[in-house]
Amino acid sequence: MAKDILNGRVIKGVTSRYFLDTKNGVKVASARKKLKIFGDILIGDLVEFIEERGTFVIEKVLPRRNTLIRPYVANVDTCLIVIAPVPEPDFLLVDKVLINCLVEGIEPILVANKIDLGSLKELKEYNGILDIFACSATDGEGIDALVGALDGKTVCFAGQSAVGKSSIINAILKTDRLQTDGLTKKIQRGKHTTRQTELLRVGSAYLIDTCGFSLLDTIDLKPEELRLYFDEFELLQPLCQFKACCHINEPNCAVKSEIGMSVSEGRYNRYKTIYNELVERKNNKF
Ligand SMILES: Nc1nc2c(ncn2[C@@H]2O[C@H](COP(=O)(O)OP(=O)(O)OP(=O)(O)O)[C@@H](O)[C@H]2O)c(=O)[nH]1
Ligand SMILES: [Mg+2]
Ligand SMILES: [Zn+2]
Repeated sequence: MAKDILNGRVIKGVTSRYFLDTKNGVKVASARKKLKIFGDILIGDLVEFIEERGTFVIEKVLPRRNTLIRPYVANVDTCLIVIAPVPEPDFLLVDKVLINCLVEGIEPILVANKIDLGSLKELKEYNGILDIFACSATDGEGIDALVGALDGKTVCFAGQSAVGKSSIINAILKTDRLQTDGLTKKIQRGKHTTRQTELLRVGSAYLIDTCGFSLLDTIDLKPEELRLYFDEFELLQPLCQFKACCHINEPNCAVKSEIGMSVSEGRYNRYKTIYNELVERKNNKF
């Protein structure tokens, strides 16, 4: 008799046991040997599994919508890019993560945490470019509004160590389940407290904590493709003298003439930095 095919989502892996979220609660399963050989079950995967002699066995991984590396997770809808007044934000990394989200078809959201400690003037550079939420994980301000934007989504958190990613998740889950830690006193940098990857269910959303900013920080684009991922350039592009203007050294560039107006200087400078990095990488390939 054919066995019933059951459906689940991999929320955690411990050695060769996978924790599956299913409509009947969390089940622990192993995987068919052929799946293990390729090591190809990722946190976030949607899988089919069966019950066999009282144990659960994953039979098949369903096609992935996308795959992130560092941490390795599949089927992510939204990425929260978290910044805070301390540690001092690195907006070049923010922009790199934002570009990669757009490349991967992941919705980016900028979250300014620790608003109890002050505000960030650079936030206005991102008005109209992506959704922005301000919150404080310690006093709970802005957390409900953020939760409202995450309904039904699989959400990963990116951001420098110690910006408060785990703290925000704890505030959302109303627990202190995830370990958090302060800045090392001397150097105002985080300590990379979070290390394990796990999907945490809250209502109809799944949250994925990550460690640091390693997620999505290298860009794999041709230099001339980069401009497509700076939304504020889009309307100006047809006004540049050259149709294929990359807004670097070309004459009569509408983007450059808008710097300080609809194009922020910070964003433009970071565009140039990333553009030059991509040119350098391309040259090194040959
Ligand atoms: N004042 C203030 N402190 C906060 C806030 N959110 C987090 N913190 C503190 O910031 C420190 C770092 O928080 P974590 O949540 O561990 O930061 P993280 O981003 O998860 O760091 P990693 O796991 O290392 O990547 C902790 O001491 C928190 O208590 C906030 O909204 N306001
Ligand atoms: Mg953490
Ligand atoms: Zn131009």
